[in-house]
This record gives sequence, C-alpha cells and structure tokens, in this order.
Amino acid sequence: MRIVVLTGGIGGARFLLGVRAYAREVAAEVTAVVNVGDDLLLHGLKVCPDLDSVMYTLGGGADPERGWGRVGETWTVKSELAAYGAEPTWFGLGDKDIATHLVRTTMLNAGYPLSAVTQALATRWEPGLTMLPATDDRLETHVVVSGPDGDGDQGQRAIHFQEWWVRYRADLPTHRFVFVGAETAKPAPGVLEAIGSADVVLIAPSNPVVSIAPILAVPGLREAVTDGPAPVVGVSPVIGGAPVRGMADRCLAVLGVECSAAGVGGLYGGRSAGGLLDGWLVAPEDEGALVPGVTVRTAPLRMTDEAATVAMVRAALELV
Ligand code: GDP
Ligand code: FO1
Ligand code: CA
Repeated sequence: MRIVVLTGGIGGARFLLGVRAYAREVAAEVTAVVNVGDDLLLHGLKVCPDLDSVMYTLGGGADPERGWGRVGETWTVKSELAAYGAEPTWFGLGDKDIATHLVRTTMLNAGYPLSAVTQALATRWEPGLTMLPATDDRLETHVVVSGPDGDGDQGQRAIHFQEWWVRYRADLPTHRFVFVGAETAKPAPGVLEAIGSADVVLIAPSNPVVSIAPILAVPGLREAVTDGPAPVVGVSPVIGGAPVRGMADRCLAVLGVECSAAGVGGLYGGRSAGGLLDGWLVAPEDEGALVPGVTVRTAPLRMTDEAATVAMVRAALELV
C-alpha cells in the first residue's frame, strides 16, 4: 500500500507520526509532500520551517512544547546577532537548528536541488518515510496587509509570511495571501509519481490556508491529486470551531471562510464538484458537518499520543 500525505509543519508532523506507525503495521510506504511557502532566507541561510518540523519530529529531535526547532536548544548565536543589532530580531534561530541551515545552504549553493538536500539531511534523522518538498523552485507565501510601514504610509504592501505570522501574530488588516513564484514552480522530482501511484492521498490536519494551499498552488500538483487514481481524505485541523493550535482562524477569516470543520471541508470542496475531497474526517464535536458530495465521518481528532493518532489515521483510511 502507498500512502501520500500533503502536510505543513507541526500539525502535519504529529499526524505523520501516526501515519508512520500505521504504515509499519501494514508494511505501507509513505511519502510526505511538504509545504515550502514558509521558507525564508535569513542571515544568508535557507530556513525551511515545515520541512524541519517534519524532519525533527519524525527523527525524535523536535522540541515538543514549541513544536518547531530542536529540543534542548541553546540561543548563543541569536543573542550575539542581537548584540550586533542584526535584523530581524523577531525571528530567532537556535544554535543546533543553525547547523541544519548551514548544511542545507551549502548544498543549495553547490547546486543541489532542495529535494536532494532534504534527502541528504534525512539520512541523519531517518524519518522512516520519504520527505519531498512540494517544489524545488522558490515558492514563498507573502501576505498583503495595510497599516503603518514605518514611514507612516497606510497603503497596502506585501510582507513575507513569517513577518506576518511571527512578528505581527497575524494581527494586521490583511487582504490576501500570494504564493510568490507559484506560477512557474514545478513539482519536485517524485511528487507527481508518488501521487499518481498512491492508493490513498491524505490531507493532514494542517493549516489549510498557509500550509496546504501553497502545496496545491504548484501547477500540476492539484490536478495530479484531483485527476489521480487515489481516493483523497482530509482530516480537520479545526475542532469545535477553533484550531487546536496556531492561527488558522485568522487565516480563514482573510478568505471569508468560517472557522469550522464544515468551513474547512467546504474550502477544500468535494472532488465531484471540482474540489479535492472524497472523504472528510471531523471530530465528534463537529458531528453533522456537511460538505456537499463528500463522505463525512467523525473520530476523536486530538493527537495526544501516537496511539490516538494511529486511530485517527485508521479512521481516515476506513472512510474510503
Ligand atoms: P505549521 O505549519 O507548523 O503551522 O503546522 P501545520 O500547518 O501542519 O498544522 C497546524 C494545524 O494543526 C493547526 O491549524 C492546528 O489546528 C492543527 N492541529 C494541531 N494539533 C492538532 C490535533 O491534535 N488535532 C487536530 N485535528 N489538529 C491539530
Ligand atoms: N516561530 C516563532 O514564533 N518565533 C520564532 O522566532 C521562530 C523561529 C523559527 C526558526 C526556525 C523554524 O524552523 C521555525 C521557527 N518558528 C518561529 C516557527 C515558524 O516560523 C512558524 O510556526 C511556521 O512557519 C508556521 O508554520
Ligand atoms: Ca507552516
């Protein structure tokens, strides 16, 4: 059996722990197609937050409380940069994490594509599944906001997703998201092949707006899923009208989509109506959520431990 998972960072990484455990039971192969829209260049280093969240989580090196970065992290470089007044000060790289970015950046500068670099980094972490960036090309989520830009200008401007998310905590008048570079991006090697030979495609309970949408914005990728042979099942990141963590509510508000399991299901849409989903798994709290043309079932959706997450994965797979 072949399972493909479209995923962002923390929520998707935790879900993948359950997918991997399930896959080991039934000898399935798992490919994770990971969002790169959050990626940024910082102090000359290429940082890939969602790829790293997945890699560290599956490799047992993630900080469980923060959800991003390394466990047992230290911050010497960050405080040294601050002593120089080096900007930005609102985004901190940990010392251990920096080693990942150094290796990645060196390989990228030597001409290796991100997918090859990701594979090389994974030989250390042994994630137990194939991690593929959605694309090797530059695809960055930017956010069109209005508000003071420091010069007192109140007009609209686009800022990098990380500045919106981390610096402003998504708390600015926000008009839309732009996936810069998406038009000319190509799926990374192996992505279309994995989707085309999958027995099932799972949409992780990741942020639909800034984790899953940028993956689907890569030309050809959405079509590979919607026109492919595999049934597609999504798992709701929203339980009882609120995201389990993070700011998906603010992201959905920008699109005018209700923050509910039905709202996110409707945003993905039913495959029969040009959308994505054959099945949509929601929490028992959201029983009765309807998505036209989609089979909706309930199961406990809190990823409190691996066993609970495996049960979620099983419920998702039983849906189709
Ligand atoms: P990010 O890229 O690091 O923001 O992580 P993702 O996009 O992969 O996942 C973020 C989403 O995970 C949020 O919208 C959360 O609501 C969701 N999430 C986190 N923990 C859980 C959980 O235990 N259950 C469910 N259903 N969703 C969760
Ligand atoms: N999130 C923060 O809130 N503050 C940070 O300083 C920060 C640094 C950081 C460094 C590396 C990394 O991989 C992730 C980091 N994150 C930080 C998390 C990350 O920016 C966001 O949570 C995700 O991109 C949203 O998916
Ligand atoms: Ca993300």
